[in-house]
Amino acid sequence: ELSRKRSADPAAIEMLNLAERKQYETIWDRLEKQQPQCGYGQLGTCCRLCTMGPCRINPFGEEPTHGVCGATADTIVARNLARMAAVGSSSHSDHGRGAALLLKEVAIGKNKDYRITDVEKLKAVATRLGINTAGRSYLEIASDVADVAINCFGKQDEEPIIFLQKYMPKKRIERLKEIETMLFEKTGKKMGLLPRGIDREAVDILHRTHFGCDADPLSLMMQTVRCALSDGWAGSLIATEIQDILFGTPTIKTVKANLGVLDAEYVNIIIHGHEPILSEKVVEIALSEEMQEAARKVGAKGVNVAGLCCTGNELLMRQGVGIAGNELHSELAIMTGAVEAMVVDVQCIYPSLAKLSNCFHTQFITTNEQAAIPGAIHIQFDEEKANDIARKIVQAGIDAFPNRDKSKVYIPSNISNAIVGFSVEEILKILGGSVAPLVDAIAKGSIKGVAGIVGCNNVKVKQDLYHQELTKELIKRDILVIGTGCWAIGAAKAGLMDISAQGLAGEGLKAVCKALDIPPVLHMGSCVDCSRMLVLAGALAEHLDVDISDLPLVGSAPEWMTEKAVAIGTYFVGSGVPVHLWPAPPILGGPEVTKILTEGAKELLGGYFFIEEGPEATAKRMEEIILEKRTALGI
Ligand code: BF8
Repeated sequence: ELSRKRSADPAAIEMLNLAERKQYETIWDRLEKQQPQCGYGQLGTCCRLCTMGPCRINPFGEEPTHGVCGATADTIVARNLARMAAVGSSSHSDHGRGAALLLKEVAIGKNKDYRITDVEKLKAVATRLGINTAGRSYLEIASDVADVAINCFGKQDEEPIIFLQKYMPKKRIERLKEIETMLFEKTGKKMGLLPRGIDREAVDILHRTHFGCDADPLSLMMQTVRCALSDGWAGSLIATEIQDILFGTPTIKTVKANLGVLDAEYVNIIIHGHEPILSEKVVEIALSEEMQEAARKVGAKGVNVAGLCCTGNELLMRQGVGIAGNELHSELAIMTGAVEAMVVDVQCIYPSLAKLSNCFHTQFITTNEQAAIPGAIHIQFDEEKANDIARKIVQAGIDAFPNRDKSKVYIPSNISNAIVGFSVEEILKILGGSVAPLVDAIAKGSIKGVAGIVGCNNVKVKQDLYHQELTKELIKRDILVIGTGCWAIGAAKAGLMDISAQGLAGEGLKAVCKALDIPPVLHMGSCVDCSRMLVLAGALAEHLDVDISDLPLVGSAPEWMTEKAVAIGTYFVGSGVPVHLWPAPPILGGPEVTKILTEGAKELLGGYFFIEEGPEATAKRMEEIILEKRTALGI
């Protein structure tokens, strides 16, 4: 039946059946209404950058072969992709900026609603950044850390961003410098790869893709890599590091995953979006005795908070809050009829949620000036009044409880256990303080290599199927799987982060996981926490004194859809990691761009993109890449 074609998740299948019966429109229905989707758009050869267009290039080599201005298919494809990466990088990095600015306010005593939770992490970050910690108060240190982070966004000199300088392994920095020099010598064109400022690299792309600027595919792609690197090694990294300082570095814990985390007897508040600055506060206030009591007064047993998407990942990693689902679950969660409030901030929030909430008593609450949605209730969030506003938000959920229509309530019982919280700090702790045991296991071959899987759900791919099957295929081949984002939620829902998943791993990986008492699939956090994977890769490379591109590491985003995923994929490529993508990105209409990203990048950067359809074929290719790297390392 239709629902089974749309999702591999039994809870989603049940809810999709319900949607069909009740005639609730879903994202899957809207995809159908969009068919056939524009072929030019899919190939990337449609240009809307000036009003002489829109222009389209014939993919079969016939006229029109150029845009009105003379742009070729490759120029158009490269400019479009660069803009995608700039938007993705901006989204992650703006998130990081918010964390840095809040840390500063807390450090100087201007914000009293937040505090520094992890002083040990603060000192570790400060030390890494070269900030003096001896004999200073933690607030003084925090103020300096915040200053260094804030400076990464807006500095105007030509030096690489400080966070990148201090976190990226020296060998990789050298390699990027060498490529810059080599490209200049070979082409006479300046093409920089080391990011100078986070904001600057995105603005640079906006400028160079303006009408009549950069038309050179290679130059455009190199700037795309530079901008993406400013995300991975600065914007996202700043978000991760400072959120750890403010809210605590994740530790290993067991959480519940899937729609079964909703409880019909409680006021259910779902937090959806990305920034823990909002979601941490809502959880703190919702779980306070005052709010639990308020919920009891309206006839509920209390307030139950669950997460969705990446803010859900932030909460499960740090607070052990249950996760209701990944991106394609957002409409389905509301359809349970048991959600009193869905509270959102920024990114990955369908505008459709407002209309759908109107079919129920659900309060769909937007909070952020960057994400206002028609039809939603807007409660403006303000960090300086965080406690009061969070109280107002939670109260709005509690007030909605008496309006719940019990006849509409249907919560699928599906729920899985997941062991989560694998920050780099926690991984090192399990390993006894250094990456050496992991390196040994890789050298011996009990673990062949490490695959990082990231990214979204994409309604064009059967929900979670690729995530689940690819993960299983990899662990079966003794490849340790780590990852973030909606993939991680998919893996958690499928039970792949439960200790019992050891049984699905190959003999070598299974033995290592048993010895360490961990699952073979590790949840490393939200999308900005892809930076944790970079830091781990950097630690492995430095331990072996090799470049990241020499390591048996490979990445995949098998159900990706957002521009943020373009930035993530590109910074892994720029850091030396081969990255699989499915669905294909809109580049295939530009043969030169495709060649640069799949072949040229391999030679230059060591990292490159490859496109492959189907979990088994992908796992096979990923294993081959890992084996190729192992052979080159002589192991
Ligand atoms: O922040 S929530 S849909 S974009 S993976 Fe993808 Fe999911 Fe969005 Fe990354 Ni996270």
